[in-house]
Amino acid sequence: MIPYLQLLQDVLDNGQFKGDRTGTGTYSVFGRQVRYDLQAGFPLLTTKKLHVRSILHELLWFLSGDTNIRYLKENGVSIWDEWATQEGELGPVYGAQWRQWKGEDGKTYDQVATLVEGLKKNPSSRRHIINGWNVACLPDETKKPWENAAAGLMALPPCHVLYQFYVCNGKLSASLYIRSNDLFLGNPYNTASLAFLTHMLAQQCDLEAGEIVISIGDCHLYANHLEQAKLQLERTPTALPKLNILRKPDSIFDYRFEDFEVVGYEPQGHISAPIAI
Ligand code: UFP
Repeated sequence: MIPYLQLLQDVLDNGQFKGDRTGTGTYSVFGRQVRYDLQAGFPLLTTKKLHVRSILHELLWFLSGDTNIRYLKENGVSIWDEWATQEGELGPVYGAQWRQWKGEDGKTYDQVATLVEGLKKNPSSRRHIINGWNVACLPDETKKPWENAAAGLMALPPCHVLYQFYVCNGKLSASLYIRSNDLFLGNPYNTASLAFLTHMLAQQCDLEAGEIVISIGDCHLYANHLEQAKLQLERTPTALPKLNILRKPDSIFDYRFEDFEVVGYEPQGHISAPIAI
């Protein structure tokens, strides 16, 4: 069984019922890890259709440092709509922390630029990190996401919190810590996004893509996703697609949507599930 389906089965077998912020209720286990070898294919879920366009546009949006949903909306991506202010602001979410982490000294830190420089100049380093968990910008838990955004705080604290990269034998691997993961809707997205990012970084650094490793804190299925999860498990995975990047942009910040071609993605049908807000 592929790692994702194993996780689903694990949570169905071992998940404990747990109330949650959204009032939906979840079945949850704590502390799990899955890994995918990017040489074996691009890890898009084949047992249901994923909206690859949204995943890629969101990643390009993170990398641009943008935290307003305008770019996403212009490209037909609605995944952040629920959380934004009327002006489309989300406060200092991922893009802001990745590209403009504000230090106490007023200086801003571009973690992505530093990462690429580090991977090129000092590949063996054990310090190739991007961290989204900026304590000073976390939301006030008593307020709504858009109220926090309007007050200059994050609309949502990061779920995919900590990225670490690793170079060995000419390959770039990535490890991601996700503190809270909606297994049915979030996890397949997060896996694909990490795979895209790893391929892009590998290309920039003249490395092959290695493995991605995902460690999950609160690993849950929402109580209203159980039937959908069981339906997933009845389906048999098919061959993984392949990712082609059609040119080598000058930097990690110069990728465009049109640069990516996913070949051979032939998933089974979409399975709809309500998102917990
Ligand atoms: N979630 C993910 N992956 C993401 C993301 C959100 O699984 O990339 F942004 C899910 C996890 C959880 C909810 O179900 O969204 C966030 O809620 P909380 O902040 O209470 O953990």
